[in-house]
Amino acid sequence: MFEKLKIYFITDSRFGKHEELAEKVLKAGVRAIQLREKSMSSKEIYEVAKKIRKLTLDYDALFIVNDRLDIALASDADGVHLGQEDLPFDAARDIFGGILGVSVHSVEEAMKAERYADYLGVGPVFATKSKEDAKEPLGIEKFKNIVSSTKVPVIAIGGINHSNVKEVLRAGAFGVAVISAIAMHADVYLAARSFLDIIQNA
Ligand code: TZP
Ligand code: MG
Repeated sequence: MFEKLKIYFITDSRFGKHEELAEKVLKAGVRAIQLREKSMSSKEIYEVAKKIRKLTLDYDALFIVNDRLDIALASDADGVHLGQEDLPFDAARDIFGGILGVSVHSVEEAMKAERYADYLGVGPVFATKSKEDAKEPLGIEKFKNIVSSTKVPVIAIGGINHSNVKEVLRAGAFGVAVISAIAMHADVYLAARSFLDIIQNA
């Protein structure tokens, strides 16, 4: 299961329709998709979630919903990804047996989340324009400190691209979560393909 999270694509409706972006990266070989949607109504998110659930099942890929445990449950997603301001991860763990990912930005947050989380999303590692309220980039050294503080697999996020992905993996990331380096690329399929090539050869 976790192997699929080595390259974890996050859909973003600023760069295209969620389901179209998802289908392109699934065709390229990506096997984990997160639906991240900050603007649509719950009903709309649910409709999109059902489409991505179907696509991910067709490709034997993981489907994880950002922020919303209700949508994850209703769409039969494999997991939910929660930030520090979302439904608290201990409360989510009580009622959800699927994959639970938690965003952390410090060793302290990692220590609190690791008893509950199946993976930790750590970042932003580098500067990013994809998250409006992004915290200060950690940089590689702080990122390494967080990785070495926990036994839970760490997924690096924030400003990960084809040029820095190897550095992040060398720093101890289990996998990488990516929005813009794939979604903003002129050829989304090829951008996803070449991430897979780099990661497979790392
Ligand atoms: N959380 C921390 S950074 C980030 C999120 C959702 C955005 C990542 O997007 P990009 O375009 O890969 O930097
Ligand atoms: Mg969130």
